[in-house]
Amino acid sequence: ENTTVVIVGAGVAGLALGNFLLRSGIDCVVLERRSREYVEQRQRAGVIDTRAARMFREWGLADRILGGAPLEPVLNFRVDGRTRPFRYVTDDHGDGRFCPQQVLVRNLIDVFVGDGGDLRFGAEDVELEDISGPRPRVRYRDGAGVTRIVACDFIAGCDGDHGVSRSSIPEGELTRHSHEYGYAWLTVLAEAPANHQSMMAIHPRGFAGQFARGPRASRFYLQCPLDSSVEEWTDDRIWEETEARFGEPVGVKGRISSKTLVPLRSVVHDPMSHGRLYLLGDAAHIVPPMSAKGMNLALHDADVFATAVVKQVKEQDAGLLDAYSSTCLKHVWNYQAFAAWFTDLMHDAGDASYHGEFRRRLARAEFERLYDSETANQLFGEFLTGLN
Ligand code: RFL
Repeated sequence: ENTTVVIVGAGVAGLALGNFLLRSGIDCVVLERRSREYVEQRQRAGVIDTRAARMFREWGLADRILGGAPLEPVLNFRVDGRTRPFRYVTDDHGDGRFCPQQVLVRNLIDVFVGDGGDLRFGAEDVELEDISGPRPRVRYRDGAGVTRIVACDFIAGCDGDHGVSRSSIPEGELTRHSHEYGYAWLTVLAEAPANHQSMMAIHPRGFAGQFARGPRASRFYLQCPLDSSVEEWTDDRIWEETEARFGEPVGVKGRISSKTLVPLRSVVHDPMSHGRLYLLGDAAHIVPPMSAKGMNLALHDADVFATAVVKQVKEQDAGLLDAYSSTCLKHVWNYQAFAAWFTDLMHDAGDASYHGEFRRRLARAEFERLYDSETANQLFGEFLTGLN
């Protein structure tokens, strides 16, 4: 088999890229290890920032792809048990969306498949071959156990941090830059409607967050030590700790359907390509979830890569493809800087046990500046909307 681009992974990066290429009349095949049901149920992020929403509009896909509700330009902080709503100034005009990641993924799949896109679920044992040569190949086993080989011009590695794409690049070719924040988040999904799109507590016991996931569910986050285990977190303890940090009762303590521990870290792989393999999204970089930028960075990469491939295929101009890694990394580092700043600020301002009382007071001063300075407010807003 032959195609122009093989896309490995049907997450937000792979599916957005597939749709952009399909609309541009460029052949592609998307290979996904999991089933359609699994991918459509996977719950994660919840914010499509203004930049990402406008990007879908520019590709002519906004009407069919963007779900959810307009993002409110308000962050509801609870500081030591008191409500401190923060409204940021923005020229968003209602573009940003509060949309669960699986709703976006479902829409991306519907549109891609509906428009005749080639999306193959249950692709096992994906292997990349000859990625530095002129015509790389991707080998996999399909649902019936038959080995298939697809030859292509380019491979888009959109298979996340644990995928096969990045590990196909020879040792020593990429540099991994990383930072560990020193704590984890317990992330909990519960059948508990939220009063606000977001609520974030700064408290001496540590950070807590509640983010609406549709009208009936919320994701809760609790800062905890890295050596914490899920077993230690009984449902009762989760509610107790959440209420202590928010300083008010949780309205509905519904059924908890999942609990996971996520260590907070930042990772960047440089460069984001090797030969004819290009890395997109989590395969190339991880941001801490506090920033709500992981999905948005993945969408940015898809935008840049699709534009570059179109230029190459339609005009035989490799300029944008050659610049792919440096274009994306400039954007990635800017948002890593924001993510690190916001993550430190929110955690240092509450729990002094990690960095001490001095850092706690600095963080509180920075937090207050967001309310006192229009300039600080505006800069924060630019990052939240993805428009910096
Ligand atoms: P995805 O979405 O993980 O998709 C990768 C796809 O590749 C498939 N795959 C393979 N396919 C074939 N062969 C293989 N060998 C394969 N290995 C893997 C996988 O099954 C999957 O379908 O990566 P992508 O597209 O780069 O998108 C990145 C985003 O999903 C990620 O950055 C965000 O979910 C991060 N994130 C958040 N981002 C935000 O912008 N805002 C948030 O509020 C937010 N909350 C979160 C998050 C991530 C979380 N996790 C996963 C720890 C909350 C959580 C709990």
